[in-house]
Amino acid sequence: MTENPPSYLDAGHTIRSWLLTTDHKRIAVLYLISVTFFFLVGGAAAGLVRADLLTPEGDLLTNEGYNRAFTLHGVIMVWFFLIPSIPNVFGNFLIPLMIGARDLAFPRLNLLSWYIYMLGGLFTLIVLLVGGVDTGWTFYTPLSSMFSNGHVVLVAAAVFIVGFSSILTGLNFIVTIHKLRAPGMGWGRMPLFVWSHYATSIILVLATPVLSITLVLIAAERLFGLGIFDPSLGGDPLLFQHLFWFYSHPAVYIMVLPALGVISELVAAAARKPVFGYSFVAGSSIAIAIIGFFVWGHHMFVSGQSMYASAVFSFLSLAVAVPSGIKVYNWTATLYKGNILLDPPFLFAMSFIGLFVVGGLTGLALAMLSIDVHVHDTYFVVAHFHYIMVGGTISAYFGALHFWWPKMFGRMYPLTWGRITAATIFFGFNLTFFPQFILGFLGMPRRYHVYAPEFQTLHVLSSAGSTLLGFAYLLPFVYLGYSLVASKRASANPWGATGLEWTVPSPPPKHNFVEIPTVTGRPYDYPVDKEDSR
Ligand code: HEM
Ligand SMILES: [Cu+2]
Repeated sequence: MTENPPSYLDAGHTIRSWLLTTDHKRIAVLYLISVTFFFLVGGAAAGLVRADLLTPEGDLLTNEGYNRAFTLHGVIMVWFFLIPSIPNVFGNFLIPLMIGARDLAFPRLNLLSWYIYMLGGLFTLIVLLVGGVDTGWTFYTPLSSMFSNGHVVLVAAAVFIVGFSSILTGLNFIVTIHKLRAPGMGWGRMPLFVWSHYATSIILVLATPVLSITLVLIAAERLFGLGIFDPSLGGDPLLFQHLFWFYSHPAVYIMVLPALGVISELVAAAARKPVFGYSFVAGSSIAIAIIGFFVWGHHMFVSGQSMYASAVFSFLSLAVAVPSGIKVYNWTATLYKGNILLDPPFLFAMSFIGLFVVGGLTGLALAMLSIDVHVHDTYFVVAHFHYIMVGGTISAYFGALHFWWPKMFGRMYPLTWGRITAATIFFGFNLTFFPQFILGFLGMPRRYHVYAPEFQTLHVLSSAGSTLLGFAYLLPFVYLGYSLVASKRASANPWGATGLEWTVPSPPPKHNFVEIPTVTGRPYDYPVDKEDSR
């Protein structure tokens, strides 16, 4: 027996002790299980879409069925995976540990937000069982308000509900970061992961209500025939797009800022150096959060808005690339002449950087009016946002999983398997999405499943890539699952990283710190001795 208190995993083994827990680490595990489930459901829908696109005639699904499959895929991936995944799993687990706190500011609110998330998820699964929705994840009017024969109101309710979960989590993080930092942890000493979650939380709290209002309006129009978006009743269909993107462009940063925070941690740990230009990297998160609110009009270049409006939105969209560029530049400078460890987390970080740069540069292309008019609503856009969201956010999610797994569960996993997985994901990803840039450039529209035969080769390549990618995403189930029962125990700091989370045992005890630590130095103050305890 050690003198350490029992770990959070050992503090109660009943189902009840999990379902009623207020421990941020257990709630993180509950989220880990739930977002994994939704990732699999959303992934299955993607598989269906890609299988249908193998042939130009679209023989697998009906037209309706195809619309429902890609809508389900989008709704689940965006609202039930990309938005909650990193903040609710890793933010929940790590923020208190990283700032030297015993829990989040409102532990019960934290549990409540998981229940709200699950309720929204349940609604979505009901929608799935009763037949689905055919509007796409953007619910554009007038299709969604007047013509759709899917369950728009039900799915709007699901997204409305899950929005409250986001708002509560955002509030909880903001108050925690303001109030519960350990003595000595000034704003300038906060890990960059925490900074990025602070910026994300601001967007969560300010933007999500706009989405909620929009969803209520759409339900009101469909149920009661109120003229909000329907022109024949005096409404304006473009109003919907403004409201939707006023939330949803900031929301793309909800999906990607936490990932940027993860990468800063992984890069510093891999290079064993302080992050180059710490305050710029921290500040760029805030800059992205602010500018991100002013660019929604780049989704509406072809909607008929005035040329002047488009020009301003184009300019502002280019501006938002500056803080993103700062981060990539500073990571590169951090790695420069670093003594780099080729461990799985770093391989995921490298693929993140590569794919995020491609996604960002094609974003710049889309932000230019003339290019966007040509490729709007084509596969070019599909490729762009998948490079950011799948290549970026999901790579970072897997990087985080491979980096903090030993901390969360106290076990190492076979590193070679992790390396193979990272490499296969990178290859499979590019094979899936790179052909889509070409498809889009050649004029293949998005959301069609019957297409001109000359596009088939590229679609087949893409479907082949997605099969490999899907397989690679499943690999961690095998070796991470295996590690839980059969691997070596992890030491407190298996990667030799800096940060308060590595000073507590793996897995951490229920209340994190026996004594609240006092912080005396700047973050990332390497080198730390690398204990080789894998
Ligand atoms: C950094 C994270 C980013 C994410 C997560 C992201 C995500 C997305 C998403 C989801 C869409 C598709 C919207 C739809 O369904 O039509 C999209 C489209 C677009 N993105 Fe990005 N994006 C990012 C960065 C950028 C950047 C840096 C720019 C420009 C500087 C940009 C410019 C655009 C434009 C102009 C479109 C609209 C294309 C169209 O529909 O014609 N994006 N992005
Ligand atoms: Cu946008």
